Amino acid sequence: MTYSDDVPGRARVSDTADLSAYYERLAEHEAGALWTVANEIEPWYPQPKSVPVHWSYERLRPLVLESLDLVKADDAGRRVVMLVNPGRKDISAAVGMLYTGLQIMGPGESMTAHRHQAAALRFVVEGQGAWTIVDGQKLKVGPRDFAITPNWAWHEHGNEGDDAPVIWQDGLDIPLVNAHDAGFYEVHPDLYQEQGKAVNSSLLTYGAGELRPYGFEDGWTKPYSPLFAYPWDQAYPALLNAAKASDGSPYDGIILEYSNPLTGGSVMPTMGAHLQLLRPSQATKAHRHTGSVVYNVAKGQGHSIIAGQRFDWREGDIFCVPSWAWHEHANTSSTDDAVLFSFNDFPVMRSLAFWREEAHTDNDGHQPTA
Ligand code: GTQ
Repeated sequence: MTYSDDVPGRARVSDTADLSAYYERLAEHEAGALWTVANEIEPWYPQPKSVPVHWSYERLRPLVLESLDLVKADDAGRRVVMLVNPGRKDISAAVGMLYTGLQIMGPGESMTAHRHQAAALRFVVEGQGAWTIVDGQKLKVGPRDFAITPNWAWHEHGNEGDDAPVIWQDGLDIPLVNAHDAGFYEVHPDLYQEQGKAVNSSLLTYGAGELRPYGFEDGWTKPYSPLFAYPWDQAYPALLNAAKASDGSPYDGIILEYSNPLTGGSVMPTMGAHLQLLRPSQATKAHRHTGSVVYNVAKGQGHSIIAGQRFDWREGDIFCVPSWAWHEHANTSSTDDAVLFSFNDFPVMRSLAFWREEAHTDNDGHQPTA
């Protein structure tokens, strides 16, 4: 398939002095001629402004630690170093309509409660003692645990460890919310929430997979998962078990979705999350799809080829795949598995009927690299 715009059905009007004058007169009336922008606003296929980016944890970590002394938690609201796509600085996005950042909390520190239209998720990178109170429910989270803060839920965080900071990765749909002019924000009237429930109560109630509450905890009608935390101690063994029984996906290896236990669907309506295992020396085949993905290397080392460009990664690194970019992953260790955490906007793509997916068929399923 070639994509020439010099064909019937595409806009191909040449500029003339008369037309330029006409465009100026239209502009005076807050109007314009579609054919001057038609090919740009209706591309043949997605043209993301976001580019593939790799953020090295080793290089970012000292800068994140530096912020502890530079700003007080109370003044910053949240002390976060955000990761910004060079093509999306205008909207503070990491990729597509997704925001991400590394949040740091010193020992004994806590942040005040607030809520916002944007939904949030956390993946803990390092440090013991992190907690978050979501809708009155205190969740304790450790390294590689995943937790959600659904939209408009009150939340506040802290670190009750006494010697080391906690660093976790935040993922939010802030750019998506703003693209729809739907942002709201509220500071909690008391600054702190009452903890009405047992610590980790959603995990205690909904954390046993297919075993669900029967005749109590009824009537969960919210559009997000009633389970707010997904510990690594359950997720990683689940990956290892699946690897004993299945070859997994040719594009992603053994990949599991963190899901809403009541529906089997994504954890929240705007963002989904996965955990995937690449066996020693495994190299996946390339595919592409609509929707953007932010990865965090939970374990191991390897590389990904994204839009023909190779990015080497290791534990703690973050990288992104823009919509419709070819991508494939490889574990470069011949002895240890590699595990990638990721979050995405697939629920948006699917609910709006934007989802498309394609396998790379040439070159034995792999991209040519430069
Ligand atoms: O924890 O609520 O990294 O509102 C950016 C915006 C975290 C949060 C961020 C937020 C939050």
